[in-house]
Amino acid sequence: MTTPILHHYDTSPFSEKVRLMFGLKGLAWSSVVIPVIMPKPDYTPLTGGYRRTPSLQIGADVYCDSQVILAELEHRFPDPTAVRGGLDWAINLWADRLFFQTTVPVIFGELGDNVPADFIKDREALSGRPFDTAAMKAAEPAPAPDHDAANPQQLTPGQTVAVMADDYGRDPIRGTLVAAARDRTVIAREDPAVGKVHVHFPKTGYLVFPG
Ligand SMILES: N[C@@H](CCC(=O)N[C@@H](CS)C(=O)NCC(=O)O)C(=O)O
Repeated sequence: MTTPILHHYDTSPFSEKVRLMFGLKGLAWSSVVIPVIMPKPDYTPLTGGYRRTPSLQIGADVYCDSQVILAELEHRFPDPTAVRGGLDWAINLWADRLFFQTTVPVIFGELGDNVPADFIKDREALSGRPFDTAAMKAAEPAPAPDHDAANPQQLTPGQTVAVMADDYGRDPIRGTLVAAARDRTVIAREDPAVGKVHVHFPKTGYLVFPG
């Protein structure tokens, strides 16, 4: 059988999935390291213009996207099983999309000024959005829910409050009221270890005290 050729680069997490798959199945494979940013003149003719990483070549077949790569490897090399149906694919898709997107600002916010300018320019072109590592680092709380001005305690945003569980673990959590919303209480806190955060508690099971 023709040896699979992975077109990839070291720091690509989607490529790492495929490299792990090779390891799990004990497969021999060949490696072609491709550029991290455009242009990729030796790569895009193979894929028809697909620039993302990785792709897998087996003979005259080129598989673009780790989803179809894993499916093809599972199909061609079923033993030992690495990916079963259903839940495995659901988790795979969740990790590729939601989880991956969540990790990007965490990693690149941490790298900050060490991210090369040409990489930033490339990823802005790729996503069509600003790739602002300073903004990634300074994560802001999400927009607060609507404050319920008719809340029974007449609490108002900006006042200092303490929130505590009404059963156990009754340590008061102090902060500035952001919103006494219909379903939750939101307070703002600032701590040198974590920066500025909004902390959310459900209404049920938690007491709120002014001051
Ligand atoms: N859904 C694709 C996502 C691939 C992806 O986003 N790869 C990143 C690298 S890990 C990428 O293509 N970055 C731009 C590039 O390499 O040019 C897959 O599962 O393979």
